[in-house]
Amino acid sequence: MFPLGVTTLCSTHRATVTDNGDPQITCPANSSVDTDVNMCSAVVNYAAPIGTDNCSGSMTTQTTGLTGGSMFPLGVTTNTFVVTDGAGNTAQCSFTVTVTDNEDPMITCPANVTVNTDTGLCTASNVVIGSASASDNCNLAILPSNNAVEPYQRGINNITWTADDGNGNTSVCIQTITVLYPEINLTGNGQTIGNGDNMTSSLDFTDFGPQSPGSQTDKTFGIENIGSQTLQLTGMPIVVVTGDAEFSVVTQPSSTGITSGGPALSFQIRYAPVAAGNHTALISVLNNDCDESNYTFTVSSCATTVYYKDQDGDGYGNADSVKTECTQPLGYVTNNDDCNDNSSALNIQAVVYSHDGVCYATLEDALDMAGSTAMQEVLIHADASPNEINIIPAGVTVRVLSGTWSNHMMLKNNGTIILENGSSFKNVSGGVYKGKGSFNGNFQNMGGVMSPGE
Ligand SMILES: [Ca+2]
Ligand SMILES: [Ca+2]
Ligand SMILES: [Ca+2]
Ligand SMILES: [Ca+2]
Repeated sequence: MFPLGVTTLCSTHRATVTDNGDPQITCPANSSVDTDVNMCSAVVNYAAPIGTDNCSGSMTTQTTGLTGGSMFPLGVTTNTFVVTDGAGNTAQCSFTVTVTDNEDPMITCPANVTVNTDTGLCTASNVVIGSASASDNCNLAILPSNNAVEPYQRGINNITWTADDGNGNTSVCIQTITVLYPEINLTGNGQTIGNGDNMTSSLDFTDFGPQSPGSQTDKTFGIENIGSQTLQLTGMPIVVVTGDAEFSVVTQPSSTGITSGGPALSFQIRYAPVAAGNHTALISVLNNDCDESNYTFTVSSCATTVYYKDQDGDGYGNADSVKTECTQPLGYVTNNDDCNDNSSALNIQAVVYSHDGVCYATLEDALDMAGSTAMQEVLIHADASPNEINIIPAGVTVRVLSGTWSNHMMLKNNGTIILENGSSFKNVSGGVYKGKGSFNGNFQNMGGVMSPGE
């Protein structure tokens, strides 16, 4: 629709002058859109530009691109419009429609795979993992890639599959490769004993503790499978003990295998020392755990010795003060031959007088002790010449075991003197034995030699 006035003016001029006025045309702005869902193109609407001119009769045509409402392909489409007026003058404009693929591809991973470790190895190789499938709105031949690296380690390995549509859009999925494996674990007293453990401890039963020779102790150990595949115990026999013969296997495991999650097996080790000393042995369990195929640990113990206190340091021990230990304690000896541990001058090698197992330096001391209770005996072991006045209380017997007992005199003797065979009794004052001198007690000569004195 052209205004009536303008048309009239242009018509008048046309009759007289050349129309040198170019027509005018203005295009829409460039535009960008995403592809339509599931499509590699987009329907784009725009209002087609219409040229104008000072004279009527101009025509506008599109010379490149697609019309508004068309399906625009991926990429840039340039749309050009040209207006031509009645005098053949032209003007043109262009704008672009850019269609971009922002739609991610679809990807589906292959099924997860479970395999065993390769024989003799802790890994798995040559695993068939399959292929991921993918689709895309633009890239129909899309081929997913993966980051798989062989060999696969024990446990769960993740493989990332990636689909790239070539337009900057990617999708990923994860496939797992599970490598099954047996995992041996040995226990004592509920504690794990590490493979190769040589630090023995009573806490995990590897230290059996001090035992007296002739006794025996059994300890129970466990075999666990904390892996995902059957643990096979391959030794013949299953548990082997090497080292000191004081250790032995009492009970072998009841089975040669443990399934994954299956109950633990047990075995028993015995310590039976014959003689005192320290003892160790190595426990060994062969199995199919790839990195612990010979699981070992050390056991130890000691057989004790009885030690006696040597208070006076004469090398002879006190029978009444005892320690039973594996190593000799300071101040203790292995004999109990000290008849008096308060005097280094008195011991079994140098005893003259004794009473009740304790020896004394003088007969008076021995008599004092014996006289404290009734019917006690003082022993005279070897040559004794006390050269003193001895008083034997009533109820006390002096028994001369060996050697010669010389006495000057005995006053108020009320006890008994027994002269054993092999001993001799010499009274330097003469005639003191029964019925003579001042000795009023019993006198029994069991075969000794009596001499009346000098
Ligand atoms: Ca895409
Ligand atoms: Ca292992
Ligand atoms: Ca001593
Ligand atoms: Ca002593």
